[in-house]
Amino acid sequence: MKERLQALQQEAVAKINEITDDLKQLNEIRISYLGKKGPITEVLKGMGALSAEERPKIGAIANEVRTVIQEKIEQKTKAIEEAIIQKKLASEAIDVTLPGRPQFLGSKHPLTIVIEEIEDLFIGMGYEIAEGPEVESDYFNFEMLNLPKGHPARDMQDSFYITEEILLRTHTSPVQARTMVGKKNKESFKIICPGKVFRRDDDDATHSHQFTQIEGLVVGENIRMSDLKGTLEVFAKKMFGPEREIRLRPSFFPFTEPSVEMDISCMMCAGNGCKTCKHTGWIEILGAGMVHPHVLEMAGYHSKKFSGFAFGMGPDRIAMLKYGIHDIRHFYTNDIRFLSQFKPSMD
Ligand code: 2U9
Repeated sequence: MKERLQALQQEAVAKINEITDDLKQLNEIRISYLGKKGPITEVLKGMGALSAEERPKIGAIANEVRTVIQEKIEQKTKAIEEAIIQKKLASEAIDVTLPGRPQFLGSKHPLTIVIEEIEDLFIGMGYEIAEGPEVESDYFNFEMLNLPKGHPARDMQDSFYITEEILLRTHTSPVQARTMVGKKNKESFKIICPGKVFRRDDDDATHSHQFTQIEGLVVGENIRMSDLKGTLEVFAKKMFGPEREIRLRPSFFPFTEPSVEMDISCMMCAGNGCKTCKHTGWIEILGAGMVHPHVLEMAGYHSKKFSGFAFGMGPDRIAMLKYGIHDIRHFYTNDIRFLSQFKPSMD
C-alpha cells in the first residue's frame, strides 16, 4: 500500500510538472488525484485489512502524499498565473524611451497674419471690424461709391458679373456704404473692412483675379485731412517700423475728394533707392482721401454736418513686401510647402 501511494505521488507530480500553462488541466489533475473518487481514496479503502500498528503509518503517508500533490498544484497554479500576468504586462508595456510622435502644428496663412496685425492696430485706435457680402449688388459696389452707370470701372471686362445687377465685389467699399446706410441715427463711427475681392484680371506674379483688401472709414463731425494724415502716419510707423517716413501724393478716386496715395520710405534701403522701391526710395502702400460729399449724402449723412476720411490697402501687397514674396499666386494655390513657413510675429 505504501509503494502504491508513493507511486501515485510520483505519477501526479510528473503530470503536474508537464503542464506549462493550462490551469484547466491542472484542476483536472487535482480532482482526479485528490477527489473522493480518486486513487488515494481507493487505496485507503484497504486500510481495514491492516493491523492497528500499520494503519496510522499508512494514514500519515496518505496525508503526506495528498499534501505534496496539493502543494505542487498550488505552486504550478501560482507560476502559471504569474506567467499570465507577466505576459499581459509585457504586451501592454510602453517603451518610455521612444521619441515622441511629432505633432504637426498648423500655421496661419500669411495674409491672415497681416490682416490680423492691421486689424489689431486699428482696433487699438477705436475702430470696429465690419464685414459684408462677397456677392454684392451693383448698387452698393458702384452706385453708392459715386461710380454711376456707364463709369468705365463698371465695365464687364473688369468685374465678374453674375447678373446685370449682381457681381462679385471688386473692393470692400460696399461694406462701408452698407454701414453708413445701416446707421439709423447717422452717428459717428470708425470701421475697418477686411475681405476678399474679385476682379476680372489675368493672373500673373502681381495680379490675381481674387485678392484681399482692407479699407477703413471714419465718419464724424469736423473730420479733417490732418486726421487722415496723422492716422496714416501712425499706421505706417506701427506696421513698417518707427523710423518710416510717409508722403502723400495727389491722386483721384471717385469716392474721395481730395484723394491721395501714401508712400512709405523704403524699409530695405532707408530711402536711398534699391530694387524693392525701384530706386525711388519710396514704396506705395495705400490710397486714401476725404469721403466725397455725394457719397455721404447718398448714404444719408448731411455733408454740411458730417465729413470723413477713407483709405484702402491690399494685404497681399503688404505681405509680399513684408515676407519678400514675388508671386501673389502663392497666396491662393494652397501649397503647404509655402504656407507652412509663416508664423505670426511674436512682438
Ligand atoms: C466709402 C467711401 C470711401 C476707400 C478707398 C482707396 C482709396 C484705395 C485701393 C488701394 C489698393 C484698393 O486694394 S487696392 O487695389 N483703394 O486706394 N480706397 S479710398 O474709400 C471709400 C470706401 C468706402 C463709403
